[in-house]
Amino acid sequence: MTSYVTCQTPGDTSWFTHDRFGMFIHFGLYAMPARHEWVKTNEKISEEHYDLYFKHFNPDLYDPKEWAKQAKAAGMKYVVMTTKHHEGFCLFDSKYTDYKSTNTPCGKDLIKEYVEAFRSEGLRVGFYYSLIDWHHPDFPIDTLHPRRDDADALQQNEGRDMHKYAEYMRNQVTELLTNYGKIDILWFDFSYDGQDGEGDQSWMKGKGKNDWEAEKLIATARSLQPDIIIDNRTDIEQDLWTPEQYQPVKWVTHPETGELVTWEACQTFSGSWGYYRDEQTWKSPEMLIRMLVNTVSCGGNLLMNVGPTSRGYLDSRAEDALKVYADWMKYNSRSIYGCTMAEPGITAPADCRYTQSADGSRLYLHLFAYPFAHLRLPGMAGKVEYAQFLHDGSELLFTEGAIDHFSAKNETEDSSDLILYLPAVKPSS
Ligand code: JFZ
Repeated sequence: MTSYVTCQTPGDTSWFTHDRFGMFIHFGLYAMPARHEWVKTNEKISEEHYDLYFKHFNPDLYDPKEWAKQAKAAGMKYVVMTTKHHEGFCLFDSKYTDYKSTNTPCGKDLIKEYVEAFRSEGLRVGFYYSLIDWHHPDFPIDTLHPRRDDADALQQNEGRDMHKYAEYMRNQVTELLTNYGKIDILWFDFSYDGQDGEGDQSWMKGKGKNDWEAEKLIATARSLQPDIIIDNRTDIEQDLWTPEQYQPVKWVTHPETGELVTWEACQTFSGSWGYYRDEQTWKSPEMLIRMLVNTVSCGGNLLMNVGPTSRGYLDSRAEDALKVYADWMKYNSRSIYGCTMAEPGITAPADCRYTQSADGSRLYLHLFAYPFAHLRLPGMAGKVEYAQFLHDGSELLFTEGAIDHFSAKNETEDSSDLILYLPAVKPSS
């Protein structure tokens, strides 16, 4: 039995740990310069120049129905999209700002269309909401994020009122969780440096829960959508741990209690989150599949990102990457949905991963490198009734203890091994 118990959290994570695979979408003005969603800070772009993106924002080919179809085909069961990223630009029609998509040539509430499109394809819907805001007049600039020189930051911060900004966030979260029906995930991003600076020094430190007034913010969210899954990036622990562009090699545990936690790796196809035209670091198909398998083999979820172009479509590289998942999930999704880390005592051989159905009845062996014809599975003797390839359901013969092969008789045998007989040449699926 693999009924792992993760620590109790306020939201409902039962569907989440079953579904395992979601789509992340980073869309905003930064799709226009097309060189990283942090471009404003990275290149110290002036407000005046950045305003050109606002003035010309017009995703005429914005078609979240098409994205939803591709996400569904890829086997993704939920989606999280940026409603506002660090640049502060809102993709929804907020009462509390003019810096929103409805005031650009686009003229639309993009979040409304997004929610409707994904919901009608049967995916659960989540909102990413940036705590950091490089545009809001009350958001104090830190010297760390974005990196500005200290004198500038000090001067620009005069008169900025973090309480007002915290209230703005509560107001917007209220809009987001009131106007779009049931929302399943709220993905806040992010706290940094953890500590809260005191008095005159506050501008030097990063920002954390006290700055966001995170307790109130979370209470606001929960009062509107009690079951919603909230991540931990407000600097207050909620439902979800979110290792970023990092693949855990074992189940993520709570740093203090050691309990197993609900976790979700977020990953990119190419490196940046926003559309980056010239990026040359797109991951290979093998790596995409391995990231998903590895994640579930460690008891986690994978949130895989796409960054639509400024005209609002997914470019061919992103579509091809989604197709990799679609082709694989068509035959192999049974080893992902409802699966988790293999039960204690079952350890995969080299270059392999196990995933196991939550009821323990099925164990899936994933081969990252195709082995020679005999594959030893340590400790598995006596535990397997029947073996088959997953892709075509064809039977795989096996033996226990000793290989039934005359050349192998001098090998050291371990009676607890199960030995699978694989075809010498990897079958194509
Ligand atoms: C943040 C954003 O800055 C980024 O643009 C993207 O939206 C991503 C999903 O989240 O990036 C982070 C946040 C936290 C860490 C690193 C990058 N971290 O804790 O190491």
